[in-house]
Amino acid sequence: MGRDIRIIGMPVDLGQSKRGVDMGPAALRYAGLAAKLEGLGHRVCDSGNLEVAVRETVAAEAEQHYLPSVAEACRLTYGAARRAVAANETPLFLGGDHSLAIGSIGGVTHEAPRGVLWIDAHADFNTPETTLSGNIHGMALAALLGEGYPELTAIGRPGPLLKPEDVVLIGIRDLDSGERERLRASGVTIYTMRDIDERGIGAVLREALDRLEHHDSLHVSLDMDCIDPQDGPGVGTPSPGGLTCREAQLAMEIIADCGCCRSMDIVEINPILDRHNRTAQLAAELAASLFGKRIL
Ligand code: EXY
Ligand code: MN
Ligand code: MN
Ligand code: MN
Repeated sequence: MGRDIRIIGMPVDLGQSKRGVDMGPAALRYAGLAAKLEGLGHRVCDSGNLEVAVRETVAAEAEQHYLPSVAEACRLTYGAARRAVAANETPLFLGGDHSLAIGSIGGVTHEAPRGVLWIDAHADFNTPETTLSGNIHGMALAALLGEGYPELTAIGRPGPLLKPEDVVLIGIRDLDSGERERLRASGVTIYTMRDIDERGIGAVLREALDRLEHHDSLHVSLDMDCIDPQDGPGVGTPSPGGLTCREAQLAMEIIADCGCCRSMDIVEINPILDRHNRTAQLAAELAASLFGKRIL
């Protein structure tokens, strides 16, 4: 039966350094995201885009890697997420870079915890001390777990916004040295591309859902660089050897079958680096699969 889906654009690009990801929400709209979801019987309301500073207007923040403006974007996103959940809607956040997840996941867990499936080539687990790039999108998960810039670890409410046992990473294949040891010790469940190669995406997803069965609500944070760059070239941090379209589709359908997904991010789509909007089109298809589309 249809649900009330709230589309919320958050075109933040300040968490990374390549231009274009701020056009991710438009690319997803051009890919017909809302129509695909309405075609499945859902009621879709598109709130447009939340405000975020344009890079040129905050040049003075560059040496801080735009921390003040990224924190403000996360605060706005947190509020929108919290309101959508309070209205019993399913918020669908369109990025923008992955730093928005600090706000989206923070807001959807304001009233009650959720399990998080973080599907990504990267762990986004750097801190200011371990980062090699300084880019805040590579620190988003660490911030949610209470590590990193104080401006980012207190968005919306005091204390860590997630517990490690509530997080499962899927598709990991590109880690910085400073992330590896901390990740192993963190308590977060991690399925690398090696696990997927050896066991298959189906077995990995089923086990991932088992790990999160103590939650009746899940959030899917889909970073489109989880996809192999041959199938999804339009991302700012591509990493070879990713998920095929079919593996990603199967992952979405298995999550949908559990009936617990209550919110989603789609992030890191960069139309300037894409080919004929194909990465956004794939992302829209994946969202449709997550919200009920089936082949037969
Ligand atoms: N680990 C690298 C960094 O911290 O800069 C790359 C991070 C990419 C982050 C994208 C959102 O997944
Ligand atoms: Mn990411
Ligand atoms: Mn990534
Ligand atoms: Mn720096």
